[in-house]
Amino acid sequence: MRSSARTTAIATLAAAIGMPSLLAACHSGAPATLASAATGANSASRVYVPPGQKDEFYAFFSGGFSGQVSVYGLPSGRLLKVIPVFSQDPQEGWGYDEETKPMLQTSFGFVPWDDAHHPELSQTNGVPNGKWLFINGNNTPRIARIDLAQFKTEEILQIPNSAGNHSSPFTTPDGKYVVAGTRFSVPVPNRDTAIASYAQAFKGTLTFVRADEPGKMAIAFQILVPGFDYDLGHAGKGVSDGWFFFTTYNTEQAHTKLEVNASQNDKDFIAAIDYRRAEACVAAGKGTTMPASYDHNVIDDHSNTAHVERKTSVTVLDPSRCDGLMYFLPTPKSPHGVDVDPSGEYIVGNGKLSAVIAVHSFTKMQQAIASKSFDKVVDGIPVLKYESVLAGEVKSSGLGPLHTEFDGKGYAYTSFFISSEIVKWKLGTWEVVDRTPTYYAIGHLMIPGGDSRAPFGKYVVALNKITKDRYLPTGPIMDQSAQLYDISGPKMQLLLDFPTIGEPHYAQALPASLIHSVKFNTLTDNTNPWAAKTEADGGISRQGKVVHIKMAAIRSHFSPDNIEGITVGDTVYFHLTNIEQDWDIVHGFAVLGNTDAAELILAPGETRTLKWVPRASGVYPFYCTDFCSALHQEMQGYVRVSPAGSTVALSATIGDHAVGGDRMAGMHPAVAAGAAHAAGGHQ
Ligand code: K7E
Ligand code: CUA
Repeated sequence: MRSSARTTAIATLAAAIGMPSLLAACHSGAPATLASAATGANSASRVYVPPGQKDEFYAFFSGGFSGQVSVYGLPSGRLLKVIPVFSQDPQEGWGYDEETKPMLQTSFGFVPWDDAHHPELSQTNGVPNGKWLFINGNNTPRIARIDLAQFKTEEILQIPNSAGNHSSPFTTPDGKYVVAGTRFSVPVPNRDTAIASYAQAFKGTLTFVRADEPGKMAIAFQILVPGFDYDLGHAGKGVSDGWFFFTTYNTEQAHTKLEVNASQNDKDFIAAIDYRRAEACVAAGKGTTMPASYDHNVIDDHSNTAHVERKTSVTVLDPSRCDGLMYFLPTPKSPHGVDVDPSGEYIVGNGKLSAVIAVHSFTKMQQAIASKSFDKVVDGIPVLKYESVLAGEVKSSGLGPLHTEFDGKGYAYTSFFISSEIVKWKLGTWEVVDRTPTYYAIGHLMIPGGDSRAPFGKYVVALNKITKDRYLPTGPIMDQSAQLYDISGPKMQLLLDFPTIGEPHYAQALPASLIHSVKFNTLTDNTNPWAAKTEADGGISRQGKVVHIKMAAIRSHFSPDNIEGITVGDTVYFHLTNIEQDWDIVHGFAVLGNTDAAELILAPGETRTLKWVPRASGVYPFYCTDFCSALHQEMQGYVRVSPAGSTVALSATIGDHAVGGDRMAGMHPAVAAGAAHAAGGHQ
């Protein structure tokens, strides 16, 4: 193919299925009017959640290049919360305060950002259980676990020998593993290598991560696979339980101009992995231990402090040493999503340059393996014959299929990026029964529980790349958006548009009733060594050029509230504890001119630490950033900073009482010795 091969191919496909000017049409404003006419008062009442009432579903949207997760109510489309995950977040101080900074540590150093694509709810027996949400970091390969009792990121595991953690973190139905397949193949282990030696020297890895115990995510094994791009994955379920499926593209093994050079093959592959076989081979000692360097970061619930554990090795399994581990299913054409229907029988390949959706049969796959119905063998991995695994093709169904979800009633819904639509089709007969436009350029779509064994159904959400013409223009960057469709009847019906934060690659949703408790930590549970559990617990201590200030926050003051004796050249740590025990009282903390962190925001009972390096002498106010009470504006204090070498004594004012130096015994043991402290009345 020539340089414009893909565009030409798309145009040819468009003509073939009677959709002229598709590329233009999907971004034009014309259909919007039609859509407006199709919705109306009836739709409004179906998304209306009266004030004081709650949404039926919680939906978790990936933030794409925002690196975070946002939580929306459905059907209202109301944004409830942004959960910081991979990116520093000033609103919560995430990745800025001393307690959470370690969460963003990697073997590359501190990485304050990522590109998050796939939220994945934890499952029991193939159904979301409301415990945790996993999400991938695509750019610096990582998987995060968010605790849904607190809507808080508690654990991040880095993935070594990976370079673009895109096919991740899809779960097995029993919740034992989440996976991480590398989008970009690289030398394994990564080392100085000529890029032109790609086909010989570059490898992919498919990583299985134990994920069934909080705080203990760990790589069970990595399967070393040919140097393709591993795009997406899904576990088998029901009849196909124990298998995992990954899409590949660039089976051409091109390393330049992939747009053309990786679009040559008529079919790429879905890789089918028998992961119980992998477990058996590893147990039989067929894996090898490879040196690797990657971080496992966990927040301790009681001290609210993250710790980094550097890991140094990983178990790698070569398929050539493990018969029956892996097969390739030919699939047209640069497939993107691979989706398994609720029964587990059908494996849907969404060939993004294809006009048909190829659906494979797990039963036929088993038969083809048994009868050795192989086309060829690639790098020792049998390629099954397309015809012998194919269940059916969904034809004339649109252009650019990306992702498919299921309603649990025998229907599948596929997103088509190029023709910008959702197509509903019937499992088994492969007939298209409905189609509806999206505005515009849909990526993933999402049905609550739509990739599980028992979809909750009711709605499908389109996650769109462009919002042109749907909102007031906000500048040259066209933001992304979501659209909600009712799927309870035979025809999809557009109910609602709502904007999203970042590119909402994918989302998952579950009934609100499955989110059980909202946890908060009591002060007695707080094991942070810097916690000030009472106002009188506050204090100040110096260790050379480092000054620690232990401070309690309570309506509506800090204790201590005036600090003197800091000098230019000092590094100051403010350790703040919110000693409130009413679950909804939050305090914040910020200090003038701080170049080292954002604010702190403190849940009741919680301790957080802000680093501050004053650069010039003067008096610096600090204040509470959260409007916590009628006297919130009075919740303030001062730090006096003197020139280097000043003899101003270190002092802090604590409440109404003068307190002596012995109170420093309450300080962290590491700094108690030699600490100076003075106090006087205030208020
Ligand atoms: Cu299709 Cu990263 Cu899942 Cu976006 S990916 S669309
Ligand atoms: Cu505490 Cu405002």
